Amino acid sequence: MSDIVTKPKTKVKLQVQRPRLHKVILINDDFTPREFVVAILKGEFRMSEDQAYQVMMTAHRKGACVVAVFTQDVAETKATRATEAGRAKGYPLLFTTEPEE
Ligand code: NFA
Repeated sequence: MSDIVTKPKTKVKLQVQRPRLHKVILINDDFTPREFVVAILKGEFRMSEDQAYQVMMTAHRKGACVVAVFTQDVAETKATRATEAGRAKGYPLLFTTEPEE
């Protein structure tokens, strides 16, 4: 009698999920000068003058505006750096992050 030995059939599911992206959000305040916000958006987020002005004005009018989306660590690093740049000048400028739906 020959015993047939079979290998267990294990199906390997390849995981190829993309990392969830996180939004960087600019929060309006009453004190940070408009030109300073525009300069930060251009410097930290590589925006053109026009893009930066539109994002700044949207936050100014609506209270907040999505600046861009990145992987979590890049979003958090940029939000922290941009917030720090305002703090260094004594401004309450705030950038936050949140996961994209
Ligand atoms: N509201 C600020 C002002 O009128 C400008 C501003 C816009 C600040 C967006 C922060 C974010 N000087």
